[in-house]
Amino acid sequence: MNKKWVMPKLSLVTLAIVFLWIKTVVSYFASFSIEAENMMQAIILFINPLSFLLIIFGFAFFIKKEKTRNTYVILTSLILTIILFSNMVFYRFFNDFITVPVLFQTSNFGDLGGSAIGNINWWTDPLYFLDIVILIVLAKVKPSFVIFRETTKINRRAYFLVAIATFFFNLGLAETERPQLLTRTFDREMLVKNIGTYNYHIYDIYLQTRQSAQRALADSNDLVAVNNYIKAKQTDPSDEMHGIAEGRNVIVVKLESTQNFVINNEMNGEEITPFLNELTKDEDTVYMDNFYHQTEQGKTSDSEFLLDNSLYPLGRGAVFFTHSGNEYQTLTENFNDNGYYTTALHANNGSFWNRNTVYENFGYDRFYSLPDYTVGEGEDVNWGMKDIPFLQQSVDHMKEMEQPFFSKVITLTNHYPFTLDEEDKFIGEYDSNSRTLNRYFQTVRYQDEAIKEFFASLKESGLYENSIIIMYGDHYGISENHNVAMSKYLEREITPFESAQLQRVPLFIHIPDSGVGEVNHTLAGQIDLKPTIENLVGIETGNAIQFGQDIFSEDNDNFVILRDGRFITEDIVYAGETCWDKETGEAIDSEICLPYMERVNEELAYNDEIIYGDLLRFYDAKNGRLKEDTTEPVDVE
Ligand code: GP9
Ligand code: MN
Repeated sequence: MNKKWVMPKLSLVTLAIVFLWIKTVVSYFASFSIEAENMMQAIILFINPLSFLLIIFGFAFFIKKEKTRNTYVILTSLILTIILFSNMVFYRFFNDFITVPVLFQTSNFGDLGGSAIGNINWWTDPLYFLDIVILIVLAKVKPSFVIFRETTKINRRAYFLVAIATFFFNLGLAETERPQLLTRTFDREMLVKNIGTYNYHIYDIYLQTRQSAQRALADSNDLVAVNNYIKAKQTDPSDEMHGIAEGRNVIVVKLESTQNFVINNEMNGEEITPFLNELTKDEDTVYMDNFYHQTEQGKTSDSEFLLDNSLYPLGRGAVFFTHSGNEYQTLTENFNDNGYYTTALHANNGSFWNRNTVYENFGYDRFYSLPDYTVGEGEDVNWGMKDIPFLQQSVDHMKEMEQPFFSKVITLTNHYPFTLDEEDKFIGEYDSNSRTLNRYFQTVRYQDEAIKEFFASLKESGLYENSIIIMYGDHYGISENHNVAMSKYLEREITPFESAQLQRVPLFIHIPDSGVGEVNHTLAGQIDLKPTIENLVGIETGNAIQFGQDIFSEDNDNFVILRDGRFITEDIVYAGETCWDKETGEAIDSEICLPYMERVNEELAYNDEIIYGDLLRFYDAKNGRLKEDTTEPVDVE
């Protein structure tokens, strides 16, 4: 056989591919907590980086000059390693993969950068770059076992045929393993698991392009199906709770990174949230213990988006950045229309999460941001102003506001990396392999103290009696990267079922002198905040296009969809691509989850259509009709 017909086994290209292939597969297990549940998944995981690597490195075969070819191989290796490495660091912090829109959230980079660098392991991480050094040395030294010569046309063809076949083989296996792979694009873990991290990025770029075009192509007809769906699931709000806080100031406190598992719980025999625990027994407080966050990559800003719009945030990127200029029908605007003075208070730069722009669009009369606060000596920790002085000064601002007002107050101290000054540590650290979890209890405890003082200041200011205070956790503080420590603390294994249950965040609705206090187990999510608040203060939701329901409604459908496609009903939980029995926590036949999955896909798809198409610009929520055509109600098919 002519030697030229044989693929060179040890060309620099082959070596680069093998190195990156091994490295990527190792990273799946070592850095991303991607696991194979069966043999098929293990095979898919093993082969999924290959097709992309074969193709991208294959271009080297078209380069005639040896030096340029080597440079191409080394540079490609370097760039791919940087992409892989960035994803690893991002994953350690967010338990998620990078998407294109995340790269454009530049005004957040200052604060996030610090958190990201904290996630680099300076001892072992440089090993990920070792192969690049080896490739450079080989290209320089040119040892005899490495082949540097050019490839023939026929070899190139054979090579690309193999590469493309590998790609389709991978896709075929993935589609069999995960039938809805390319429709459930919001489940990034599943995408990466099946098509590999590099193909995932290509697919993400494709999604980005497609979604950018969606606004231009949208028209008012797109609203018909969306609105029909929404009308069909609409429920009547509760009569009993209607207008119970009418005319009062509405104070919504967004509790940073606060998960529900800390409530009525102890750490080393000490209460973590003594004040909030008291509230769970208070006669004027409704405490919801089955309330889920529904945020994704936009974290805090997603929770704010949910509050104001009763729409889901996006599966990719932060809607505060990607669709800040859309037409929305917000809770804030509804308050404005009903004579409230509307404000947001948060002691951080106004540009973080693009809040300046978004708040203006959402209709807030005033945003009190960092320049509106005096951060005294020792009042600064971690990401910014400490919650205690922040909340105190926020009450001072409220005293000056026209009443009734609607104020959204955003705390910050209980934020990763959960650091505190010594004098603010009211309890000790936990003892586990996660320093993050160990410290978390302390910052939650500090936040609890801040809330206690906030209530006291409100009482002192005279605002308390005529206000309603709603407090909710924005998203998880402890990601799945800390499962070992969490399982030590909770004394049970953290299965995907448990992880889903850990997405519960506390919701407190405190209405002074109302006597409506109870622990309420209704299944609900942040998407339900808007209609619930509107009903409590007795303002009309009208014909708003929204997915939430009043939590207290008798017809509540008790169904919660998380933004990554997990869902919770009264009996089952769908998580980790498995159906779980809620009572036993055991995996059950996945057939049981199937019909719900369809509803989840449908609801999230309608939601995304609204946002990507900017559909609300065609709709008049006041009369429920299309804007251009004032004669036809939108729900007429
Ligand atoms: C920043 C604060 C934290 O202003 O709201 O944002 P997060 O990182 O939690 O999304
Ligand atoms: Mn947050």
